[in-house]
Amino acid sequence: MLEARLLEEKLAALYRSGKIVGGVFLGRGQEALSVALGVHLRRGDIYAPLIRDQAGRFAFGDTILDTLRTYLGSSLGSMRGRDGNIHRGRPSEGYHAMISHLGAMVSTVCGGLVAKRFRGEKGAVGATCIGEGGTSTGSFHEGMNMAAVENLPLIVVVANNQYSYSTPNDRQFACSDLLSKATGYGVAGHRAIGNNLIDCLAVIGEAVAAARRGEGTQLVVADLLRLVGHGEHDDASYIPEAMKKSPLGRDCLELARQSLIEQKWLSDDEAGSWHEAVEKEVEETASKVLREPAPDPSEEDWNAFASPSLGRNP
Ligand SMILES: Cc1ncc(C[n+]2csc(CCOP(=O)(O)OP(=O)(O)O)c2C)c(N)n1
Repeated sequence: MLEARLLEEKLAALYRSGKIVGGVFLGRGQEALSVALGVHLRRGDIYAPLIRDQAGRFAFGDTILDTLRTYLGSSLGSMRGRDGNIHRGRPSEGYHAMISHLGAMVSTVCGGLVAKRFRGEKGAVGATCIGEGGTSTGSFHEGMNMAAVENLPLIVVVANNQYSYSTPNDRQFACSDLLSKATGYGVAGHRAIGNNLIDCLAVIGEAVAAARRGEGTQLVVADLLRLVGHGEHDDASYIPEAMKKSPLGRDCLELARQSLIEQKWLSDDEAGSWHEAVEKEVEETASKVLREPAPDPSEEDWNAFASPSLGRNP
């Protein structure tokens, strides 16, 4: 969570200084929910993160170095400088590159899980995340329905951050509770407190375990608030102050730090040294990556799934 928070603060600064081309979309306030999914996945599983899932990406094995290389367009990154920000992944390791079209990744994870079933691979699960706005799309519906009918071990985590860009929930869906969608699809439903790390770990842990036990598709809904705009170009002025000050608006990173200290699992000094160490790593890595070469279009023969010139699958 701390790595995601501090790296994203650096990305925002690089964006404002014109060093990052394209958009920057941050997960501030959603790190607890995101990381709770990432840590419960293991090698052989499929993970398809979305724009606010930097914390989950780190938990699944992504690195500060590769993230910065992608954002800064370095030819040494896993996307070789061909993508501007979040569409990075390593398909051969079950880490799907993000698709922007909301809901589309539910089906790509279903496809990966069906492929595993055909190959006789057992015990793996697939997981993806989506915002509450994304649950209104046709792709989400098709993917969820297919997962339910096929009884696939899929976990879909819905981060209900109350706004889809600037559209509030009452203009987004008419059901009183998003969790009722689980009943509609015939899948198991779980509710997590989105800014409470301990609760997210317990609820998502149970959802992942149920999918692994063969109990089919699991839908997790978590209420929270994003503590930034939709992207760095948006000031989130449409979110009412009262909502920002409500329990929904409490910062999950600060809450997690407080509860670790209360439990005596962490001291103030240790928390401070973690912060310093991550900040140093982010700064040093950014300085290094800023000096790395951009891709040369006349030299490259790269494609998304195989790279003969590198002799490896990115
Ligand atoms: C099918 C589709 N429609 C529209 C968009 C443009 N778009 C990108 S993010 C976004 C808002 C998403 O809101 P939500 O799903 O609630 O997630 P959040 O940004 O709040 O995390 C929209 C409309 C898109 N990417 N895909």
